[in-house]
Amino acid sequence: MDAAISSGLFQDAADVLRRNDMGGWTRAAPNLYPHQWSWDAGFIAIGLAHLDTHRAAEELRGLFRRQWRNGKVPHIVFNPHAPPDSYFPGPEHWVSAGLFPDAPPAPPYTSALCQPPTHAIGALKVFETARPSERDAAAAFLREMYPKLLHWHRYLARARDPERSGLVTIYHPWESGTDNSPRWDAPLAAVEVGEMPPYRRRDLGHVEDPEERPTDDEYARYIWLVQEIKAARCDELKVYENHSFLVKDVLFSAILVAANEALLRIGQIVGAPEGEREELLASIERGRAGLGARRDDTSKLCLDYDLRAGKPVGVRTVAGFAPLVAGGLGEERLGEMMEVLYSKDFLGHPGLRRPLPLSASPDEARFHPRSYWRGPVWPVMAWLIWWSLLRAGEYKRARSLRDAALAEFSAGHFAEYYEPFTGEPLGSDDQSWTAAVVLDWLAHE
Ligand code: 9WN
Repeated sequence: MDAAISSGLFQDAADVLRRNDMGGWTRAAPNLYPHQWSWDAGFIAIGLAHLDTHRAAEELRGLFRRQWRNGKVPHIVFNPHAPPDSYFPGPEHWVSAGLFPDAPPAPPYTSALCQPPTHAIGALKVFETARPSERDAAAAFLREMYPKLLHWHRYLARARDPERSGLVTIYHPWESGTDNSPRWDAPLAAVEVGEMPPYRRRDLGHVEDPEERPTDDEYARYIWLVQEIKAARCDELKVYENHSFLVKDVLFSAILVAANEALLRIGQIVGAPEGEREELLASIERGRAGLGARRDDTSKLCLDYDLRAGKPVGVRTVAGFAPLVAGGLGEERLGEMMEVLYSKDFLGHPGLRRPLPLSASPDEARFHPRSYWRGPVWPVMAWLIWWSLLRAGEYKRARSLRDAALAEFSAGHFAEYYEPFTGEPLGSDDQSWTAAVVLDWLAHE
């Protein structure tokens, strides 16, 4: 990329993060998402690391101040100053502190769900990017974060994987981060919605075309699942026994493996005890083995597993590359993953504007190029695949992906997602994590 263009783009991306800075934490997007989201914060810290080490550290520190007593990091920390009806379901819907014994004191209130653990990856990046004069402060930040991150990863390993399968169980599509992905259609269709107080969606007011967002029927199930979790007072054992949606999410699990690797490195830097190092190594191994067991013979992708239905979820989406994200693949499985990644289902599709990973394969029945997680390209997913290619030693492929991503995402105001065949920016503008991954790509010349 031309140096002047790249420096202009760097400034524009930095400006998005500055405008979305709410004083020590970053809103996910200006209108649609006025609060702090958990896995967004991990990506945002990666972007901020290139601007300001201290501020990047604050992003994660602030989020972890709302960590629950059982180790869970909530999927949303609600901005107490956001207008009361700006997002649904807002803090009044969760009232987490009064209802759930493990929730931290409020305000600020939090949701009771969680999202993929990008945080250790972000924390390590903050340390690695720090200038020599900031190294001591960055190491102190790691010392402060290490026990909190370990507590979080242990919560996921224990409460969300009582079977010790190496795979994390999610209670809600919102926990996956890929909310409306066709991965959740079958498990969600099986959820029976009961009596609920009336509610009004806010998300539709922020996008022009309702086709870009989930349907009302899906939304009713989302809200019902929240009701069920509230009724169980978020008691993990109760939720695990009775909940209507229990799915082993392979992408979430793979991000946990990559995050455990980052935590292992953080543990080395801060001098963590040998026993913890072994525990993390065992989690990484168990995670990779769990993902290995979910390989689908036909598509060669890795599939989620619906615990309620007792069967895999046979849908081809970007989550199928979970083993690549988890890393440590042998030559054969890596080769197979590359074949599928560059096949017509993903980067090799002849109609694509640029070779970037689609959120779902165009051959899926409910593929839609404009609809939420059903086809469009997500910058953070492109970043995750790029980063995984780098870690797998696939440098040439990583480079082409980064070049395609920068060319595509430099048009449109750092959109939330992009139409794969035309490159049209969709969803929210000025999405913080889009700006953050662009900063990281630009810094990686
Ligand atoms: C629900 C903030 C979040 C992302 C998710 C994305 C979307 C929320 C929504 O926005 O989810 O959590 O209202 O649709 O799917 O990945 O963290 O950017």
